[in-house]
Amino acid sequence: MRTRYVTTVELDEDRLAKDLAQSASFQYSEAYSNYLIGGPWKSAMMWATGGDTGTGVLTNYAYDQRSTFTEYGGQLPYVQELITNVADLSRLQFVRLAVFSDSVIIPHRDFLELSGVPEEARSAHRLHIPLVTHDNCFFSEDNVVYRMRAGEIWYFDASRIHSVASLSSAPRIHLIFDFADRSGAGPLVRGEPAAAGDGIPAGRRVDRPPLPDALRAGLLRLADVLTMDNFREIFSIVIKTHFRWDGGEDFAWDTMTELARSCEDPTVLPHTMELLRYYTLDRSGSKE
Ligand code: YCP
Ligand code: CO
Repeated sequence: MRTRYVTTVELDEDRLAKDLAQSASFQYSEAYSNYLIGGPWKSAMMWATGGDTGTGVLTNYAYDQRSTFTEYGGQLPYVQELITNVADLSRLQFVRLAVFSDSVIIPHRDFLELSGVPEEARSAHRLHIPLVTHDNCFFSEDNVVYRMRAGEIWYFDASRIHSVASLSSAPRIHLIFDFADRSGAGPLVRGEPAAAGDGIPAGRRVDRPPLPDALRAGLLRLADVLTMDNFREIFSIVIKTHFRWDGGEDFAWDTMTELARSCEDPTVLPHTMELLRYYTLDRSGSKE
């Protein structure tokens, strides 16, 4: 399913605030934080196969059981109502409340690690609803940078390479829905308007100026300082640059690869190639 804006729900800010206050007591999972450079990626399971709050690691749930609200989901009446109103529950596998700030997410594909899960049970379609966001939160898909606004429902093509930035200390809080790839009675979003949008609307895209040559040259000089010790900091600079300037297709991974090739430390290039494989191709090997 291609990434596209579907529709907007009017968020009830008072009821949302009550749920978010309640969520402060959750013990969030920090699974998948290795995708971030900056803070942790915190998630709390709202709805899951077997109703298990679990560890947040999607390969560790009982895929042979029906999905229901978890104990955490049960504590958030407004979030429960949103989930029930929005999604076709018969195909809904997981809903997570996901929180992070001050970070970038390494360009990656999702669902690669689910290859061991039976196909009819495997999550294959994703939906985002931002609950709390701000102007310095960005997504990118291929070379398109865009924003989702609070209350918007988006199909999200997690099988394409995507990156995320939250360039502020204010938390960004999303509901993330995963659906099994089964045919069902209607669309995954209940009551989805027939004339729902196509792709990422122009009004959500962020026009970035072309990356100036001098800035590109300056970035490439980071090869002079790149080592294993500062790999993640330099990758973060490269990813942040991608969100502010248009450096072309595959800018982040290509720039890191180029830096890795020309830096002094011979271990950086194989490390970069290993990460590229892990995040974009095949997650069966080492867990960075
Ligand atoms: C995302 N993908 O793209 C998530 C974040 C890692 C997996 C954590 O939002
Ligand atoms: Co992702």
